[in-house]
Amino acid sequence: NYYKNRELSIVLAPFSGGQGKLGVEKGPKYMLKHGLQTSIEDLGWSTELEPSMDEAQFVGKLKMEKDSTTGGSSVMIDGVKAKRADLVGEATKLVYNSVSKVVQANRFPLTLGGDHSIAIGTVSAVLDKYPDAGLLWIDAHADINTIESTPSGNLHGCPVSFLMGLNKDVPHCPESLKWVPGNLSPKKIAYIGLRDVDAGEKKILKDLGIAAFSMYHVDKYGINAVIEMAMKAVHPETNGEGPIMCSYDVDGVDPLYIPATGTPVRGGLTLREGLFLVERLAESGNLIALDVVECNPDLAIHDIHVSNTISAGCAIARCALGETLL
Ligand code: 5AB
Ligand code: MN
Ligand code: MN
Ligand code: MN
Repeated sequence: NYYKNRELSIVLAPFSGGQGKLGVEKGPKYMLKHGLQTSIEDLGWSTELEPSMDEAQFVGKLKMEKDSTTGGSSVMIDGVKAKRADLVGEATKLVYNSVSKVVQANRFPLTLGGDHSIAIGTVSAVLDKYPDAGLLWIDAHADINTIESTPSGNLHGCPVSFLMGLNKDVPHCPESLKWVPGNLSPKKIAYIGLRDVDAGEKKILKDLGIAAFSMYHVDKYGINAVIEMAMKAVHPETNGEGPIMCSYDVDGVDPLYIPATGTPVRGGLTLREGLFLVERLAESGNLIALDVVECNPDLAIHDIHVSNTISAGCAIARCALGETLL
C-alpha cells in the first residue's frame, strides 16, 4: 500500500506556456487559498509545499512573446509549429526536478498546474522511481499530438507524445525538450473521459493499441466498470494491482461543474463520476502520484464559476487522498 507513510508534498507548477490563455498559472495559488493544504492535513497526511517555479517566472516572457510578431502565434518557425517550446522545456524540467526530489524521499507528489504540459515533468519523475507504474489520464482530450500532428501548436495537447518519445525522430524536435526520457510504454497508459480527439491522435491511439475509454464507454458500461477496465489495462498481469499515477485534467469533468478551464468540451463526466474515479483509486491503495491541472480562474464569466472550479479541483485532490473513504 503506497499510502503507508501518508507523507505528501504539494508541488506547485504555475505554468501557462503550454497553451495561449493567461491565468492558468494562478491555479495553484487559488487552490491553496481554498484551504487545500489544511484539508489534506485533516485527512491525516503530513504535508509540505514544494514550489517548482515562481508564478511570475514565465508570465513576463509569455507576454513579451504575445506582443512580438513571431512568437505566440500559429505561424511556423523553421517548419516547427510547437509554440513556446523553449519555455515548456525549461518549465517542465523544473517540475521534473521538484517531483523527483519528492518521490525519491518516498513522499506522495500532488502536483497543481498550470496547464497540462507540466505532466511531461511529473510523469517522467514518477517513472524514474516506479518504472512499472501505470498512468491514468483523465481528460476530454488525448494530449498525444506530436509536434507534427498538433493542429494548434499548443504543447499542452502534446505531453503524452513526449512521454512516449514519439517526437524523437521528428526533424525539428525542439532542443529544449530533449531531456525528456520518453520511455512511457503505450501499454502503461489508459484514458478516461475522452470526447474531443483530433484525427491525428485517433490514428496514434489506434496504431499503438492504447487503452482509451471515451464518454461513450462511460455511458455504455458505467464509471465503475470503466475504471476497473482501465486499472487492468495498465496492470494486466496482476489483475489491476500495481502502482498507479493519475494525471487529472479538470476538463474531463463537464464544464457545467468545472467551467473555468481553457478548453472546455460539453458532454463530460458528472462531478460525481469525476470524484468516484479518484475515490476508487484511493480505495485501491495503489495511487502513487496525482496531478490536478488546467484550472484557470481568469476564464470565469461569473464569480461562482471560480469557486465551482476551484472547489471541484480541490475535491478531486481530497477524494484521491481518501477523504470519502469510511
Ligand atoms: B488539454 C487540441 N487537441 O492539440 C490541441 O487541455 C486540444 O491539456 C488540446 O487536454 C487540449 O490543441 C489540451 C485541439
Ligand atoms: Mn483537456
Ligand atoms: Mn489535458
Ligand atoms: Mn483543457
